[in-house]
Amino acid sequence: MFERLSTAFSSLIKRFAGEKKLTITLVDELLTKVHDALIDADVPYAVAEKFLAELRPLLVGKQLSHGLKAEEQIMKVVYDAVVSFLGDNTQNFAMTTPSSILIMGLQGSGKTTTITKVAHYLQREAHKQGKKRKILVASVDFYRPAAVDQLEINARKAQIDFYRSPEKEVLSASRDIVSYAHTKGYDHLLVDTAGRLHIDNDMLKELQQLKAIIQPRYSLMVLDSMMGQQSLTVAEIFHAAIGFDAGILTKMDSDTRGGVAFAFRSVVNKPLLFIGIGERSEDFELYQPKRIAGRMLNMGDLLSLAEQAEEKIKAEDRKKAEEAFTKGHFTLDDFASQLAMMGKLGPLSRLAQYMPGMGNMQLNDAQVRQGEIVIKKYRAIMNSMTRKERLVPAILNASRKKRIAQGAGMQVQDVNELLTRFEQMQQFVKLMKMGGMSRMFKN
Ligand SMILES: Nc1nc2c(ncn2[C@@H]2O[C@H](COP(=O)(O)OP(=O)(O)O)[C@@H](O)[C@H]2O)c(=O)[nH]1
Ligand SMILES: [Mg+2]
Repeated sequence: MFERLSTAFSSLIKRFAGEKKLTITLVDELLTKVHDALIDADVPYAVAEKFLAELRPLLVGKQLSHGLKAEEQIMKVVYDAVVSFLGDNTQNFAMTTPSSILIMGLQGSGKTTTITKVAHYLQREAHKQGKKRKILVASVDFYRPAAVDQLEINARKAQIDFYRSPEKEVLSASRDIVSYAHTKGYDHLLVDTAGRLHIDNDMLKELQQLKAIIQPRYSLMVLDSMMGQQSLTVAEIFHAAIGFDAGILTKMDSDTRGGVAFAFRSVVNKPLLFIGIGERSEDFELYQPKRIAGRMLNMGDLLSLAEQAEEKIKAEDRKKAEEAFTKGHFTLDDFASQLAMMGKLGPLSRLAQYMPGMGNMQLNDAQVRQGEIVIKKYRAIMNSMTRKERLVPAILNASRKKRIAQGAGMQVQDVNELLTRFEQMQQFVKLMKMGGMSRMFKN
């Protein structure tokens, strides 16, 4: 998702390993590299400059403490700066009821797909709170043949109510849709609109009229992340002409640059609310600055993993993992249960992007198979260790390692590889702890 940025950050941070003090020269070098990484990720020049102006004073004169690695401490400063730059997403998008939601954007940006995703999301959230929401989707995209049918098909698949107005003209259909939703007592009405390939005045004018009729509680702008910087300009124009409350960035699964996700807030002065990460209605998540920053900096995203895990894993398993994190004390035992969890979470290709150090990997099928073999291997090795060894792997000496390797049908180098990987994970957890991420784990 942020392959370019995370690869760049990984290598630039390594450069600072072993430094004792952040001199001006070092800070300048770091900032230049961050700048290059941002530009390469398609972040507009002015936005990159603005970020550096915020980052610089946080680094200059920063005391590096002895206990922790220099590069980890620097990474933490950059991480905090990115989170603050992306903006705190605490704005209230709880989607009060009843409310209408207007979806706008250019043709092909993903509006119709996104509507069902939002509806699905609202339904799931309500369900989690033990509530039932009546949600209706409708379309006034009468320009493209089959555009309305497309919404109907998507909605049916996701078991969301769909309404087709008998009216054939956009504004009268809008009035009809609003009155239908009102009469039937829907909690949310989501309205799909037409886009054009390029912005034109007719489209903007029609949207203004539509907005006046629908009086949406929330207007959401859908942007295709693959369009890069250009989509920021599109958002600015829509915002000036129509106004919206938040953005949704689609096709993040195919975008390796991530510049729009980084720059949106700064350019448009509105938050991003969701990101689309695939074509199915589940391929959708809240845009959370902390997670996004974690992915950009290749710190992995155990949090996203945690959220997915929540739906699939028994409460006790979760509690154990949570404790390991809050303790900031992560043992091979925890690692073993985490790998076991991964087994329950689905294919590795999906998980890889959430794992520390793996975020910047594009896995092909062969690599996924390879990865799954590695996980099996690690689990076999851990199974032939004693519990004490899993808790305090430092006690493993050469002969024990040999025995363990034999017991698991592996080589000693496999055991060493596992231990290295584990150590990386442990450092990552320590870093998370520094950032108070244990708190995030719960929200
Ligand atoms: N990979 C991927 N494809 C998406 C995503 N969102 C939409 N699409 C695809 O983008 C294309 C255009 O989407 P559509 O919803 O019809 O766009 P609209 O013209 O704005 O309504 C379709 O092929 C969708 O399947 C996403 O998050 N990821
Ligand atoms: Mg459409």
